[in-house]
Amino acid sequence: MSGIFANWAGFSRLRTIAARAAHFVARNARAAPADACVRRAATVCWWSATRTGSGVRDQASESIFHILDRFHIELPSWGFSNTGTRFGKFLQPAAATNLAEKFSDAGFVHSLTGACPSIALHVEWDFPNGLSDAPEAERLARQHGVAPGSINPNLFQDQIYKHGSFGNPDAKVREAALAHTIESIRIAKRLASRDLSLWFADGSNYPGTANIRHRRRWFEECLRAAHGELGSDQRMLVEYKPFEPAFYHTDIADWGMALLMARAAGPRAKVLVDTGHHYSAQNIEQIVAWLLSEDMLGGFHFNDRRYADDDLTFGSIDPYQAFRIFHEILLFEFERGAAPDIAYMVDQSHNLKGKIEAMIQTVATAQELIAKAALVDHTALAAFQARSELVRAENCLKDAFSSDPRPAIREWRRAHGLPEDPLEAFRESGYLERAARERAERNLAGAASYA
Ligand SMILES: [Mn+2]
Repeated sequence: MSGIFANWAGFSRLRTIAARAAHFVARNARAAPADACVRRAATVCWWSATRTGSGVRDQASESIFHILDRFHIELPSWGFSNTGTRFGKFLQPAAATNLAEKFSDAGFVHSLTGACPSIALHVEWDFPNGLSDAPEAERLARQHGVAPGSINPNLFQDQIYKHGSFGNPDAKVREAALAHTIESIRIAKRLASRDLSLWFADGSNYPGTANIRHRRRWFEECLRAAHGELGSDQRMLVEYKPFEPAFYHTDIADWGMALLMARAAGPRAKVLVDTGHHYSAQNIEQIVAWLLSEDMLGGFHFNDRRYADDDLTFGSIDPYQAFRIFHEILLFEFERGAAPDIAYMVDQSHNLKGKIEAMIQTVATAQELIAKAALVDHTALAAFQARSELVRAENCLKDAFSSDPRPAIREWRRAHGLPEDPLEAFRESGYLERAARERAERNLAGAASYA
């Protein structure tokens, strides 16, 4: 592992130089936009050039290098341990059994992908002793080359939260929830983590059992109080979800409610979009576009869904939707001339797929989809939209989505001293077998029936 890290560190300077060069090229391209046809022809030329191995890199490749250089995805600590469905767990012998192993797994994924420099931490599961566990997390971060990322309080597992946390009618429970949130903010400060990431299970199962407006007010009071504890460089991310575990009403059920809550909390509160937290057929990219235009999009939890909050691999069910989300972000960036400040995070717990393997697949998929989005010709698109040339406008997206960015992504990995195929490199590394040998006993000891 240390060898890979040394290699990675050695290429970081090269990466900076490449990023600056790419930025320069992109800026000039924006200053003097080429005719759409010329640019499309250039794209085709580049793919031919790559295939013939002439080493010529043109606009398409530069766009992909530019986006990959700055596209980082945070991995969730809980995605490496044995979690399950509500019906049970299928235990994996190599799953992480403690914080050190979670850091190790996340660090290994980062060493193979070069795209995951931080790990999201969950206070209840990763800091059982609260703030006093923070120095150990700091030490592990240094050891494994992956920084502590967003800090996630747990406001749903304790018995006191049976009827809610910030929305609980009992003021004592609301106080306890707020105290836990403030403790989480202290942990974040100690670890120099910027984002406090909040998801609430609060809601009710039956009509008439909860006062929806009172609960909203209690939520706002608690969020405002928590916001007051944030450091000047910290943010609060408010996540929404339409249903589950509550099946009649959820206190923060959609992006509009999350937006109002974030605004009520204070200026450093933003909305977090979990791609799995929407009703079927909801237009997520429109939500993204609206939040961008309000400067209220703080971050993402990536995963995919077919029915509900299925926690499937990002892009596995509907890659075009993920592409369209990235497109709205990059279009916004093109129009504004600066990238929005968005935390990209994975929120997936795999019960069947190998956990590390699934994370690497997720990261590679996200890179492919944002690379495709980076190939959309924004100048041409704007012209087609202005003239209502519908098919041409739509094809700007379809052409980019149909392109294959994988050769350029492999080239980007080579240029950064990373394995061209991180999944294959993982399988050949022996990491999984070693982890299984070391952890199997602890994993099996942790097996328990669901009921
Ligand atoms: Mn989430």
